[in-house]
Amino acid sequence: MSAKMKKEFFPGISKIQFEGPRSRNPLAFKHYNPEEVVDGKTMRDHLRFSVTYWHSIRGQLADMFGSGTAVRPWEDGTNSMKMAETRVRVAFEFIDKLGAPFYAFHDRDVAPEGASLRETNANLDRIVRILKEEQQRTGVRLLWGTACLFAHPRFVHGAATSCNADVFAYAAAQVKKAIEVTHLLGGEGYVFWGGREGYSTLWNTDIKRELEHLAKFLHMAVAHRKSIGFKGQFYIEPKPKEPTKHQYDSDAAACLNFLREFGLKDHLKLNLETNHATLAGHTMQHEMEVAIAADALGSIDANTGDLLLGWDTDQFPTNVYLTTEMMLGILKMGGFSTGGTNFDAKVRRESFEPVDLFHAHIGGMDAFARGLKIASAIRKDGRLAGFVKSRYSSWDTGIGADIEKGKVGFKQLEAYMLKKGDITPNTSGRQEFLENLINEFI
Ligand code: XUL
Ligand code: CO
Repeated sequence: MSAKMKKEFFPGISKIQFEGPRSRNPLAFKHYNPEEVVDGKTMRDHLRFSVTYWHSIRGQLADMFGSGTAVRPWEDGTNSMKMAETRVRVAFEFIDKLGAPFYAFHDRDVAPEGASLRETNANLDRIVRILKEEQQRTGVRLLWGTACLFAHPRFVHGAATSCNADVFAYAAAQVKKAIEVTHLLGGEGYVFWGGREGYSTLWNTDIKRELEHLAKFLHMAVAHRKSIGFKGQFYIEPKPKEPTKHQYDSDAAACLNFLREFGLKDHLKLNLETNHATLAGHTMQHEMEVAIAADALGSIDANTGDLLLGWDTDQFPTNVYLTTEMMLGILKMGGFSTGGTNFDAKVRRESFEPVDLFHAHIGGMDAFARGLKIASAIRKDGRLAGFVKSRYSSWDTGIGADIEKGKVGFKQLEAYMLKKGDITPNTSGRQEFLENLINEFI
């Protein structure tokens, strides 16, 4: 089909432009200016935005109480291969018009299952060829691929942690293929989210055995990655619950402990998701700090929950405090390398028109652009970092430095304190002062 004859799926919407903060055009960026340089790097390269195929292209906006409301004029109501091919064109028109440099998908988002694994793989291969063609046409790249190991009934008891060894084998075959197609598409990473790797009741569960199986599975993935020469980064994505009542990868600390216990820490980083952090009873800032401290933060699934709803609502992030906290973390770790800001977020069931997909992503991208500019200004100002540094200054010289260097033990510390008598008074934590300081920038 020639470029002229090409069917448009989002007619009337052209490429989204940066128009600046005074613009009143809902289909323009007010803050995200891909070419603008912040701290020596363009916004595009800082933020590395990514669109998720599962929400934005496949999401039907169904919930527990009702069927999907999404109006998607190109859908024919089937999950046929023809429909899968059309959806690739839809996806790339959308991503290209939005101007996001990346996308992410699960194997089953892009191509339907066939009657056997062989047929399913053939379906995937056919669609991957079209994905590649569209990547080349638009310049959009794959941030990461993954396998859907949770939707089909065969994964009812989990995948790598299933009680049925055949399910483990099926999942291994599926992940092998998913890593291979990710490699073929030049993916910068591959994500393991433990879809149903957890339990609903401990009365039927052998945690020790299941965790060992999960570790074995990941070691097999690492070996396969090496054998095919895939250089992309592997990530594990923490989430505490949903769909199971306890997911093994419950939060950043639990994931890090698991990776260390089973010798996987060098092979996987964390892909942190905001709504998963809050489901775990943490802030995203907490999860990021834990991961950064362990040199294990890789990528971000950008979304937000709703404090009044207790589940994984996967809303688009628009809160500038949140994006500022997140960008402070990203700048502190020196920026993304293979990772990015992946909108694992869906429009509300009530926002069912195609244009809502644009509003949602534009809002998220603008919120992160503001977060980036504010975080950069806070760092340039230096007062926040200066405060934290001076708060720990007793560790820079004298007894503090001796402790950090391992020069002293309990005996020397007792002698030191007996001589000194008591401690010099502690200084204030200045929480309110610091909260006010942050507000100077927002
Ligand atoms: C589920 C979730 C997944 C992963 C990819 O809550 O976040 O979409 O990001 O499997
Ligand atoms: Co996610």
